[in-house]
Amino acid sequence: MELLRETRIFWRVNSSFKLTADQIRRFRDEGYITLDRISSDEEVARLREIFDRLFATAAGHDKGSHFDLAGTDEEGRPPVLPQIVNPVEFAPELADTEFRATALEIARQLLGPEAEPWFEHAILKPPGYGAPTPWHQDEAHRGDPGVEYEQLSIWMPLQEATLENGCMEFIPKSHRGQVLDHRSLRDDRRVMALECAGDFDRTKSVPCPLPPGGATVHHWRTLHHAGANTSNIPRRAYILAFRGKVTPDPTFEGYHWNIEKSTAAHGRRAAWENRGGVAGRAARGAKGLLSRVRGKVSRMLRP
Ligand SMILES: O=C(O)CCC(=O)C(=O)O
Repeated sequence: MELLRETRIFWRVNSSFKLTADQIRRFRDEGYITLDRISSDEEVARLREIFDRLFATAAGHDKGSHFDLAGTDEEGRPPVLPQIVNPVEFAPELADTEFRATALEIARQLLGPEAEPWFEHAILKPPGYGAPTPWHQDEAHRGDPGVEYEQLSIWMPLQEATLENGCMEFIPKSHRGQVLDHRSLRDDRRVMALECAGDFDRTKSVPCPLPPGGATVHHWRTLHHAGANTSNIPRRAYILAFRGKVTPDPTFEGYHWNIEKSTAAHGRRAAWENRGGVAGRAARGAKGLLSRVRGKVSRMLRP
């Protein structure tokens, strides 16, 4: 077990999992690969139950972690593409899974030994009306100027993923080009999702249907999307994102399409961080410091 800084949770690493040389080459050449299995049927069934509970209770809504990726996310309107960022914060039982342990090993084999968990998300496409995820490159979402790194995502469906319910689709080799122009979906800065506004050949799209517990692994520059859910079952996906070695890059100043955004979830997050005013912020600061000191001491005392 390793305590990983970004998520502050213990991660097991499944170091016996080995990608084949062909899988590694295809990831580098094509920008994505598919895996038939990364988690057991039992684990997938357990994750499905946890996801259904988290989405039914809109876990993380007040903190701005639960929002509508493809809509304006106004109160009282059912989201068309609900997403929860870092669901493990709201369901600690997500911390110890085969999926997580194997995903970290895959990230290290593809990004190098410095690869670390960066964030994770849960996406639900409700049956019958779950919205399409627009064409985009994940790298266009980054909001951390001054540094350079590579990122990949490991996307696991918790039921079969098909063309009918919105499996992932990729443009092979698109990770070898630049980050194309993006804008907020429908050019509405209240919407969290980005859509690619640059030119690319959509006819090259390769759909990747998967069994439950399979996975796609994609580079953050690979163009991808997922269609609407026109089936009568929910389409749930659990996504773990990892980043490789971070180096300074003073030339990267951020993307204007992110700086211009003004979503309801950003507002909820700001209110959450400010809850209780000055006294609330000071109390949370002190609590955070205490828990970091406690963590350090318990690690020092561990045999
Ligand atoms: O699950 C989806 O619909 C899209 C996921 C996605 O875009 C991603 O994981 O980068």
